[in-house]
Amino acid sequence: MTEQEPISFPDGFLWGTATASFQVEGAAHEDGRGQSIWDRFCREPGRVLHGDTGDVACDHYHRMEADLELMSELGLRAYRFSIAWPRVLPEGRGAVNQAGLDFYRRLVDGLRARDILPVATLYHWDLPDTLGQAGGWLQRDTAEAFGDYTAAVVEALGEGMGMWITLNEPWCSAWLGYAIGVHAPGRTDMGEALAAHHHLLLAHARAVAALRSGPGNAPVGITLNLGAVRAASDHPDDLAAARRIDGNHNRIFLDPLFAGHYPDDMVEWMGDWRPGLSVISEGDAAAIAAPIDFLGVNYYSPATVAAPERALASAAEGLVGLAPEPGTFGDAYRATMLSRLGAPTTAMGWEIDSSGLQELLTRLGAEVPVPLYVTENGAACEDYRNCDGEVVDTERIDYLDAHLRAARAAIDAGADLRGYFAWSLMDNFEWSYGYSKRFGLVYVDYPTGERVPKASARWYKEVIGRNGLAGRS
Ligand code: IFM
Repeated sequence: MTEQEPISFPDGFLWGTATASFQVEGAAHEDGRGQSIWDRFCREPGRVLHGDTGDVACDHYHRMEADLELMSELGLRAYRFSIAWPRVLPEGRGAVNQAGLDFYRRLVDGLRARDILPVATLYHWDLPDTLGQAGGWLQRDTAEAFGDYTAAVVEALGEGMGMWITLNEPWCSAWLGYAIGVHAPGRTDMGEALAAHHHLLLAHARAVAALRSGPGNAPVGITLNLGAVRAASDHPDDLAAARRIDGNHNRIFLDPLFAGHYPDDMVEWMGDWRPGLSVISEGDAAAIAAPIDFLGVNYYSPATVAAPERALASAAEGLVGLAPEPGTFGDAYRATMLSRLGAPTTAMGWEIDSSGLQELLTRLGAEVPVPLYVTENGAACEDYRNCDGEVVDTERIDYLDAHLRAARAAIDAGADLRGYFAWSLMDNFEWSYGYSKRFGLVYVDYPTGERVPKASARWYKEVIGRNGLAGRS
């Protein structure tokens, strides 16, 4: 490894970790919580590895006080969590479940008491199943219901909230959920994905309006999993394929949120995927473009893209990928995702390349008119407890160190980056991978629920303490 200089971050840089309700809370059937689309999805054969569910997860619902103590011991300055819509409104709309709101009130107060900024995401994929059964994000009404849910939440939690995030990674809700089918509700229809996409942005708009008129004055933003999208070569077909994936991952969000319209080339490309575009109504564009205060960015790995017919040619450059199956997302976009042969990867198989984060943040710094936060970044590793009971996750420390250096480089290049949240505070339910992937700074022993801070947790505490990174050799 080459010598790395110590670096520091701007004063007031916000250091946190993130989790999400379905991934950590458990208590799926307690205190009036309703069923979510993920509870249903987990029970469909073959959807989630080993048939794992969120019933118990990390049991955070019952262990919240101890988890707050853990956060305090780690020196966190902020904690990003999500609110489970079905815990607040078990049927998605109508009667509020006070016990659900009380849980989050205790969480917010517990964070404040420890001087940790509460950062709440209103939707991290656990849609109430009643709404899912009525058509989920294919229905405009779901966006309206999200506005009402947000109004109930801000009324109860607005005082004391540090930051609001409307949606987490709506790309996953729309495209993994409705086009690729690996997330709930498991649909595979491009037109549906497009309709879901628009309704999610509309839901964001309704939530922004509700948050602006509720109590408290916490900044309001949205979190997107934007891509550092690279063409496999300078060949015009590869460049065009990369441009389409950039359109689907990035511009299809950034343009409506910050410029008030969908990108023209995407509208043309997606034109056949009915009923997708027909769900847009007058007034939607202006509502979606209502000003927000910050943009949350989740980054894990870059994407290298070739035109399908050029995938073989890319192999000569050490890039490999399979031409997409007819009828799939890649086929619809005429794009093949490539992996670099021999490149280091995380336990998810995702290529490790911190330069993608630098590239993405630098681009956003130039294109987006609001401050940025990295609201998720981290690595799944093959963690295990050694004979001393410790978890020495050097690979995760290397990953985080490299990505923080990339973030600092983006700041130097002009990006207004205000904070960083490591994913995740603790190991948790990794969606269709169940409990097989560990992203936490804290190890969770699932049979007992015991929390064991990993070496990376101690390392992160030092990073926070010095507001920067030590030199490395
Ligand atoms: O665990 C997920 C999280 O819920 C959303 N962003 C990506 C993480 C890792 O896959």
